[in-house]
Amino acid sequence: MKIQAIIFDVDGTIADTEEAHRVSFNRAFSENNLNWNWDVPLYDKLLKITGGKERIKHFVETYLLDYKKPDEYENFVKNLHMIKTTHYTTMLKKGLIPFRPNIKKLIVDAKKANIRLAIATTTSPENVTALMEQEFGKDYETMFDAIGCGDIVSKKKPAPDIYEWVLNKMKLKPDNCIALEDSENGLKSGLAAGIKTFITTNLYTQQQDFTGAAAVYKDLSNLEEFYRVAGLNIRH
Ligand code: XBP
Ligand code: MG
Repeated sequence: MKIQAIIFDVDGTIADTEEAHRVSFNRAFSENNLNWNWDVPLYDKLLKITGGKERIKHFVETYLLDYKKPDEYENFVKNLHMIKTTHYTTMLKKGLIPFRPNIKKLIVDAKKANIRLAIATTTSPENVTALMEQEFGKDYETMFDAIGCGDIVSKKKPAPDIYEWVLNKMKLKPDNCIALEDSENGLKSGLAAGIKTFITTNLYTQQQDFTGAAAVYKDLSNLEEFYRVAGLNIRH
């Protein structure tokens, strides 16, 4: 089946962002006089929950059993997450988080080969904009036929909803697309939507279970190999 579109996950796939997310969460906590500190081993566990707001709630409900939730708990979490997002987008706008190897080349070359592009991510829309504008400028959205992110679907990865939203927006069948992901949650989401899913791992995800992936790479340094395995007709 001819591949008509590539659907990109964001965090961990387009760029290695999770350490910046982790630091941003911790800055938001300390700014709100919360003595919460997500170190790397704890964040590795918390990453099993996708979505920053959902992750904060999971942390409170799993690790802070005697914590007295403030009134308006939902608003408290939303506000905390908004502060975290401001810290994160500030880091992105300083150009502190580069794209992973060959991701920009893949996007540009696929576009030139008339392959349609989309984004399917759990992260917040502000984060997508701040990251993509770094590499493609203010008009980056024109390169993507669909940008599925954040709360646009209620059920986040590993549920298939965000990929189904993108397929629906692009009016494409799963067989005509491939997905590029970094995590077990992302893989499960893509597979559940019926999409052939490729993995590039990172420090947070390299030990995860990628059963069902079309291929697992450390990164896309060997773009020619990826094009061959993925059946992408792109001149290298
Ligand atoms: C990764 C996530 C996100 C980020 C944090 O998204 O699960 O929650 O960790 O971003 P993906 P937010 O791999 O699907 O791009 O705090 O904005 O959720
Ligand atoms: Mg990811």
